[in-house]
Amino acid sequence: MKRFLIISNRLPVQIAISDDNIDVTPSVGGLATGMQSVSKSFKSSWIGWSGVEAQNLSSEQQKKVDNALAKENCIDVNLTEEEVELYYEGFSNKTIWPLFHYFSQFVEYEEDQWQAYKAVNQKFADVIAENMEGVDKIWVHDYHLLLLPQMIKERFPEVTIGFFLHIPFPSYEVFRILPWRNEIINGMLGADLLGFHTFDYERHFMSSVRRLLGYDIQINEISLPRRIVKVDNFPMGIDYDKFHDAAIASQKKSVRDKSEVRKELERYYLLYPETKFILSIDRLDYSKGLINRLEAFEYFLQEYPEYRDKVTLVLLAVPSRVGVEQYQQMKSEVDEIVGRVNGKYSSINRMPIWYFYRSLPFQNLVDLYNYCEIALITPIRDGMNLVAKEFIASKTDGRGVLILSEMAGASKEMSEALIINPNDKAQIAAAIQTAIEMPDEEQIERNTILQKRLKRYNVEKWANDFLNSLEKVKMSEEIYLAK
Ligand code: GDG
Repeated sequence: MKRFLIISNRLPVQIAISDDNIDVTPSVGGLATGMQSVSKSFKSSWIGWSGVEAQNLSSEQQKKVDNALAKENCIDVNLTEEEVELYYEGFSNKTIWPLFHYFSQFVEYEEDQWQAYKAVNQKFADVIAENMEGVDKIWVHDYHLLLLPQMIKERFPEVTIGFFLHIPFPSYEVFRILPWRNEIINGMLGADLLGFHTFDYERHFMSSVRRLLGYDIQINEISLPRRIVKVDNFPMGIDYDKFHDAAIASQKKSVRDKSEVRKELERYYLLYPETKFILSIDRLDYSKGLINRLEAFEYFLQEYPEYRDKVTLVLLAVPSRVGVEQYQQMKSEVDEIVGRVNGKYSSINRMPIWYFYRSLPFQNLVDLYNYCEIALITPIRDGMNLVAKEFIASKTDGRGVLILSEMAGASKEMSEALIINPNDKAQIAAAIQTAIEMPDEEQIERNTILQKRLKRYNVEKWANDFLNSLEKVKMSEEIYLAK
């Protein structure tokens, strides 16, 4: 059987190191789940960074990490502290991330970060080269590795390369700002198949290729001088059954086995049965629109006073990229607004916002999705947004209302949600009122359609669709070369 390589910045495992023990556990993220189904039909290995900086390990420990990773079919790309700072926190998260999410005011243009980005992409290419025996296909993921497809293609022209971008691809007028735009786009064009979440991202990419490099573009195809690159959209799905089944199982649990979150929500609901819980979950990231969401909620409390005692916003902000300045600043801003709103609208017994700055175990997350009546998801820009899909999948009686930003890729597939513009406070406030007042039958009607779609287009189908297209590209390439 031919081998298949999956490449991403981080490996799909968690590593815990104590004095002489190394514990490696598989992580439960969407990508890892999607790939599990793929690895049934291919012999695959995953190459990426373990999350542990190389110089923090003794050679003995490094060996143990590598052995433990090997058991999970994972191969570590050792990164130093400096590389993490310049390539990961630097170019990936201070240049590409803000630019591709249209936050051009945050973009840094630092030559040393660019050089580190190139060097780390090269490092990935070197580790891939050491592990190429029997490999005929490679799937590279995301914005940390935009140069990698070309680096692999130059060394292994016969190998078929797929690339999937998990974040938006911006319009040409934004992308052109980047001094290294041609290198980036040439890097991506090393792939034989390029995948995006939506048709718009695909279209933006094609337009940048045409304007910057002048290549001939047809629908879904770019003609390079010696080969053809296919481009398509593959909206990423979730592991629907995992969320839905966990939500059903949770409802059947005895009081003793219930999660803390569920016990707390139920206790509160007994005291205040009229309460509607509005859920907000994301990494604390400026692209996710937490500030405008909080301001819209504040506006709602101010303009719709009759609901003040009836709503509670459950705000789960997961710490993210804490080493990057904008993220620290944003944390202070969120703290301040939460303090202001709670200071103004709390009573002795009630607080309008429950604020958690941490991540929660899976079961608590599912219980939040299942229990809260409304989800308020208002990113300024978001490649897809899986939280929106997980919320709907976790609804067991069909009730629940999703308020979703039109700037999230997910909005393209979830038009039954209440779609809002994240910059329009009045519209968001009106949507909150509509959600609170929406009759059960209407909620069930909308969610039945959404659930059917999410169950069908799950993460397994996403991964298989991409790989089937990659297989087709491989076959057409062989025909093209044989001519
Ligand atoms: C990028 C793109 C695109 C969140 N809090 C907890 C927790 N989560 C899990 C959710 C969800 C995932 O994290 C977040 O996924 P998103 O899609 O919402 O956002 P990003 O992390 O920004 O992901 C995005 C995605 O890639 C896939 O292509 O959709 O647009 O930005 O799965 O469940 N999980 C647990 N505890 C938490 O507290 N266990």
